[in-house]
Amino acid sequence: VGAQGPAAAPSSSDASGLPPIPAERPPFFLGVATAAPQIEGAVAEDGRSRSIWDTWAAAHPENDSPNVTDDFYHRYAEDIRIMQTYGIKHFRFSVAWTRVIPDGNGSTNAAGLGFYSRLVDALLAAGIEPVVTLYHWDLPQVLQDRYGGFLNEQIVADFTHYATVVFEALGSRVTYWSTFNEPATFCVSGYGSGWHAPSLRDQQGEQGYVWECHNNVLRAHASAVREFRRLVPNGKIGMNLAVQWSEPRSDSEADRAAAERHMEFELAVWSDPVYRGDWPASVKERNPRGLMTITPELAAALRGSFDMYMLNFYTAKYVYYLSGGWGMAGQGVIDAADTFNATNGASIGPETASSWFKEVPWAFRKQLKWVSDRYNRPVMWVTENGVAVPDSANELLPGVLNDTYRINFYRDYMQAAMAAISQDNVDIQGYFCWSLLDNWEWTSGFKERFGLVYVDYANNQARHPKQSLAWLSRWFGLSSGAAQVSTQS
Ligand code: PSG
Repeated sequence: VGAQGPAAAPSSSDASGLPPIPAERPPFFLGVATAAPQIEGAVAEDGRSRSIWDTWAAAHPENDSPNVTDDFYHRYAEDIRIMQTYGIKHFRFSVAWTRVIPDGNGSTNAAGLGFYSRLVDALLAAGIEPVVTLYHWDLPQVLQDRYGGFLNEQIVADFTHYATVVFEALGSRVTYWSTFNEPATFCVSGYGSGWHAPSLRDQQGEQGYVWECHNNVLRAHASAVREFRRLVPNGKIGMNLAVQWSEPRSDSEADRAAAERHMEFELAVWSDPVYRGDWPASVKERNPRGLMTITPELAAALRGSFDMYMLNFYTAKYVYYLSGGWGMAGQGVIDAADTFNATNGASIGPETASSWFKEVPWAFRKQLKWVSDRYNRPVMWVTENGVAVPDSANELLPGVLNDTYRINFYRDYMQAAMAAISQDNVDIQGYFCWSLLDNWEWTSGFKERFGLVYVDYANNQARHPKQSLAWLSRWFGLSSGAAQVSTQS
């Protein structure tokens, strides 16, 4: 096999000296997640066009480059062998629009589409269920240049066309799909704070960029799902939504209400339109620009467009009442603010390699219950959860492979999810580790390693499975998966 590594071969015993496994087997299936711009490389191959993140990277030469990254485009067969070796049965990846329709809305590029077709065939042959994300932030640059990308309603037709091409090509082999990964992140950071590609800024919401993006994503999702129902009648689809849990910083009524508003502005603002046909009341009251229009037609199209609630979850912050406090870039005045520190200065949780991320398994349980209660117990998938280690001198091979901290992280977060199921009546059926491989972590380059497999960028992208992969292998495929996934014969 291609896997070399910390020697701890998958085993059901604890002879390896790994931390003890939870007594109970998780009642959900466990898989791994990735995204095209973070792992594929091969950015100029087989007719692929430039994405807005290629442009971002070219403008930030001090950041690492996504041009090669894990070279998954050429090495997917090796990575599938690693997954097979460790018993992984569910693989979430994204399709790059730039490969499939390089001109954004023109004709299909058979070579680019062919890559995903071969990948799906290889996964199925290895007994691995593919889970496809259509859009993980890599907009064709040409669409940003032509009409402003997600700021223009033309994106609805163009995304629908792109989605239709992929549904037609892969729909007979792929059952599980999502339209957009974390639209809050790309709308707010891409078109509000300017921190992410395409680096447009509208910090105070004067242009209404964040809301235009938001509206267009919801419309594009609804439109694509309409085609999906026709083309993949037995498929399941949703949208990956990310949130940080908002913990009230005090018991005061003002802080508790502020925390609830924060959750509504970050998360319910995406899923209330789907499950309730309208924006959260707090959002309607506090958005000053009158951009919030959900027509009856859109509400009807959104209804039933999530077959499962797909949540990406990592962290939490304290939220408190602050008169005049703003929501995330351009969202409007929500009279709330957030912080990692309690009033006595204590951090909300232990540090990780990511400045935005403290470890908070207790918050994961609360978040799962919050979603389940608000939407009347939908089927839920945790489509991302994981943690990064700093890439400092003492984290080089082989020490970094003994990632006990990551094992403990997954043990605690998985147990929190299991408590949500057994004690809070939450219906979690799937759970994906972010990520299979160390990868290009956007504005952090290769400095934050989220992988279960170490990638040695200085040595030809050699793969080295970490101990966390061996530890988790007890759960891949073993879990008593409540969701019965289909397999292609
Ligand atoms: C998700 C959640 C937060 C920040 C960033 C992300 N948060 O709670 O503050 S991005 C998300 C993304 C994937 C990243 C991964 C780790 O979908 O591409 O690599 O999480 O940052």
